[in-house]
Amino acid sequence: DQLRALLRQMPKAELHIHIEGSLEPELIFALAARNGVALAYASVEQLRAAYAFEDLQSFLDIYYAGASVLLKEQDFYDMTSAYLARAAADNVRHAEIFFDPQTHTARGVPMADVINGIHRACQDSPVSATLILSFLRHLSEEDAFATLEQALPHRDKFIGIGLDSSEVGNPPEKFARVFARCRELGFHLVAHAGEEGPPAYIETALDVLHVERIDHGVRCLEDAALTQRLARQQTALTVCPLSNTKLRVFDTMAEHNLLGLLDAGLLVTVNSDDPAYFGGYMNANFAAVFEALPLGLAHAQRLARNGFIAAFLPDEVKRRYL
Ligand code: ES4
Ligand code: ZN
Repeated sequence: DQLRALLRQMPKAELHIHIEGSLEPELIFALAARNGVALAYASVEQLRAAYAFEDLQSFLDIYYAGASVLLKEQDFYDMTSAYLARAAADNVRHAEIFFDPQTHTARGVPMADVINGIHRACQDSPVSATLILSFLRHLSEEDAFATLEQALPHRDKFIGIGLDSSEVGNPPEKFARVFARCRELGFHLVAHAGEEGPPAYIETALDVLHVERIDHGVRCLEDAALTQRLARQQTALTVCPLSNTKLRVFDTMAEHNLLGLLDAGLLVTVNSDDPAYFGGYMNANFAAVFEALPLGLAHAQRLARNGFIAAFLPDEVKRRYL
């Protein structure tokens, strides 16, 4: 119908996408063959059948295994090109893309190959695309510092710093010093918080790390004072509806709190997170949430507009979309 057509056709900004989470099973198998990497699954179908997750950790185990086929600069280029082509088909005009260098440097892949491959694909795409280097929070702050050091020769190729991986037990304050350094260096700062972790992690992401956006953040509604603060400050939440249902943050899309977040006056955006694992790219996320919740045309326009408001883009560029 008309609303579904609008959802597809609206120009969108995607602010929460892990590039390693865009690796489709077909590309995992092609890269495994190209690089001589052995996989624990015999076929694309068997791998896809393993995508039944119970929580964040059960997903992350498979996500890191999938990323093990990425060895050469061209592999990172091909993965990123495939994502950007898919994003363009969903009318994504701007993407801010997370990458997890520690996943690759730990296997001996040079930092230069990771960053140059992803960055070159961004430059070759008609979609505006910028990069956010994300630290793995299950590793130490010392490891994050070493990663930052390795990445700094490439500082012109990424605009921000993020924090992802296993949330519970790895609070934002674990990374206070490395985020302080990144702030001095002038990077934009974001962190995953309040996905599986408690609202207190959203608070320390803001107060200790000084992040500008919260990735996920859906558990903020458990704390009324925090919700009011996020609304007053208009701190963006990069919400990922299909991710939240696949990882059982909400059991069904009808139980998702996206409308509650909007009604609380929050700057909510819709994003795909790990589209190859969670069942869809941007338009699939919009379609799923509009299917399950009583949302209309005004909500659609507000969500799309919020993506550009929350983007790390110059005001004169944003203005074209607002
Ligand atoms: C992630 Cl959904 C999610 N949460 C935390 N870390 C991640 N890395 C990739 N996807
Ligand atoms: Zn994420």
